[in-house]
Amino acid sequence: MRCGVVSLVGRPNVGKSSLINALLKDKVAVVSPKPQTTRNAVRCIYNGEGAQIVFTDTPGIHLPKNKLGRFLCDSVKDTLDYADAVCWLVEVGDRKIGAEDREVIDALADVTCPVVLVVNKCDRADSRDGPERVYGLYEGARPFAGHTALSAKSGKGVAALIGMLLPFLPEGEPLYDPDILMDSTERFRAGEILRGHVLSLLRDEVPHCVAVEIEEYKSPDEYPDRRKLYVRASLIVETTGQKAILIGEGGKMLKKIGQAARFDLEKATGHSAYLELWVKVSPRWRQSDLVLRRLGYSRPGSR
Ligand SMILES: Nc1nc2c(ncn2[C@@H]2O[C@H](COP(=O)(O)OP(=O)(O)OP(=O)(O)O)[C@@H](O)[C@H]2O)c(=O)[nH]1
Ligand SMILES: [Mg+2]
Repeated sequence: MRCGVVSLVGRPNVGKSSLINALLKDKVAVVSPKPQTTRNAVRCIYNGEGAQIVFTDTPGIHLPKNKLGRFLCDSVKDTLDYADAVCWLVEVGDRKIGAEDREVIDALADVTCPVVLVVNKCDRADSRDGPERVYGLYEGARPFAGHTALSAKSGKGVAALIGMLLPFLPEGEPLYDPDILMDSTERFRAGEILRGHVLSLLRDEVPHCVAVEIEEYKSPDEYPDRRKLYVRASLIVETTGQKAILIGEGGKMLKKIGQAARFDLEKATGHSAYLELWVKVSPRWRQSDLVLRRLGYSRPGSR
């Protein structure tokens, strides 16, 4: 049995979370066309013939503009200490190494485990000239233990990535029970379901200014006297203008988010759910150590 931990890293939007979903053949990670969709490093577990690979989905490495962004980038670096191998994801259409890619190169500078270059989005029209050019581009910047091309969207090449990673993993016992898909709590997943709908329903800068705080989570699994799952959540924004957008005309937007999230919560937990949703303003929360810590955007041991 080969078992180990593989970190998926790269700039925002290259398809790290999409690849996680393709590897696990399940929609476990939030995906969106907006950069900085993923906000926490989450371990997602692939079980295959003679292998268990713990893939860590990570936030996109970028040039941070606030303390939240700093946390996102630092949390990627934390995952590298525990990785047996790293996949650096890039896109088949890449024509130059940008500032964010250079941040990735810096983050990987001290990594001693094998790093594999993964060229994603090979289903796209701009992939006609093939991944060879992209291999050349990035291999000029740092050494890799191997390279491969795939499409997280179509699934083509995803199985080959597994085969490529196996020799890098130690022999040993699985780290997780084979029934477990994600190393996260139901409470965290409920927050991610909500954030996913905020991302898909709101435009421009607004989704970046929203945090979800699950204030109460009571499941019939834990409280057998309850017939319904009860979730009380707050959507935290920075300004009253954003609050108005989130609530929408006559409360329409908030209702839409709530209905969509409740549907997904019920599907995910198997319980009918009661979701109480509030919108709160916390000015400049993305710059506040105190609020970031409360929302789970702080590294263990940090003040
Ligand atoms: N055409 C195509 N689009 C893809 C593919 N993989 C991901 N995408 C799209 O790329 C966008 C970003 O995907 P994500 O999986 O959220 O990217 P990410 O790297 O996790 O982004 P962050 O969490 O922001 O760092 C979404 O619109 C996806 O649908 C692919 O293989 N082909
Ligand atoms: Mg992501």
